[in-house]
Amino acid sequence: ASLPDQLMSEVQPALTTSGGKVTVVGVGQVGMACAFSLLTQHICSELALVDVAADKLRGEMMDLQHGLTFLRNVKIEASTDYSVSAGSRLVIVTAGARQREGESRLSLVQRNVDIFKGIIPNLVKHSPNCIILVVSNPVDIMTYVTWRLSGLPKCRVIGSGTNLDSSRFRFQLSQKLNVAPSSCHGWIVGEHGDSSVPVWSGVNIAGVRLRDLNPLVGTPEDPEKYNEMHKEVVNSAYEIIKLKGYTSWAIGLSVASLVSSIMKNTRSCYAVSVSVQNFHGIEKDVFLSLPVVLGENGVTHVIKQTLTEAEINQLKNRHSSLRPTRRRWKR
Ligand code: 6V0
Repeated sequence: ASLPDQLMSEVQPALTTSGGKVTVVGVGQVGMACAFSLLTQHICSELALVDVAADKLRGEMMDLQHGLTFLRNVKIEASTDYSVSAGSRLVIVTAGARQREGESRLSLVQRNVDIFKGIIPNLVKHSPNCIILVVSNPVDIMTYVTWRLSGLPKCRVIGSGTNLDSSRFRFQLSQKLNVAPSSCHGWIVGEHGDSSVPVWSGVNIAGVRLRDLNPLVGTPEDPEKYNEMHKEVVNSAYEIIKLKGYTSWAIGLSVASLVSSIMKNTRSCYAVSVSVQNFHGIEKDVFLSLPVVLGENGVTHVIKQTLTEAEINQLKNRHSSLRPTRRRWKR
């Protein structure tokens, strides 16, 4: 008898699936930061990695597997073949080109649309009931494109959106006030990146709205210049890319928190990129970030945030470029 047979008597065969499978497409800086956050926070029970770079894929898989002794026993697989993703409850797409120093997110659109045409139909073929979480930039457009290419209902296609921008904003607030970022409540909505909209009217600590204390807070007229914080949020990705070449840890953690809400049905609220047609008077069929409730079936509710007229105008005026032409997303 083989050594395992000498060691153990089989009572029944072990199950090969667990229902907690997540696939990460793209094992670059962002994909691996997402994978690492998922593993260390025990968010998935199976993890599949997909990329076109076979050697890097295998290297990353082995490196993660060798850490499992210190985590929970997650089944980690990797392949250039999409069959490895079969049966995923959630797929995170981080594949594609990233910004070079000084380059805008929008300039990536055509390259990444072409890449997504080869990815999204394959994912849906192997996991027809999955939820897709798009991270690749420009994320709002890529989420729209993913929805079109996937044929999935809108509530199952989500972009990481301004969840990261909101976290950057809350960090800035925390530095100014010396209160933990998790206790500084502020939301950034709209487009991820250059034209995001900070909802200053709602920024609060323990329910105390900063606007009630200083009606000018967040406006250019504010003598204390709190509006500089949003500029810092917008500039921060450019600055990090200039300094270290890419951004990774914060986006990985922000994605892990979204995935956790979905996998564990925690129904937490996050600002993520969703179809916003008919919200706040937006008529176009575009994807932008608004606060939503995330559960195991994806987006269940959009929060009807109380925005000022100025904030609504910012939201409406800044999405004009966020719809790709039909030529771009057609299969
Ligand atoms: P990276 O480190 O260059 O990794 C990209 C990976 O994609 C590489 O491993 C490639 O081999 C892989 N890839 C390329 N083509 C394909 C394909 N056809 N199929 C499968 N895999 C492929 O980039 P990085 O990880 O830094 O960034 C990835 C994307 O995330 C970029 O578009 C970034 O702009 C975007 N980000 C989005 C953020 C957000 O907040 N939404 C934040 C940071 C980066």
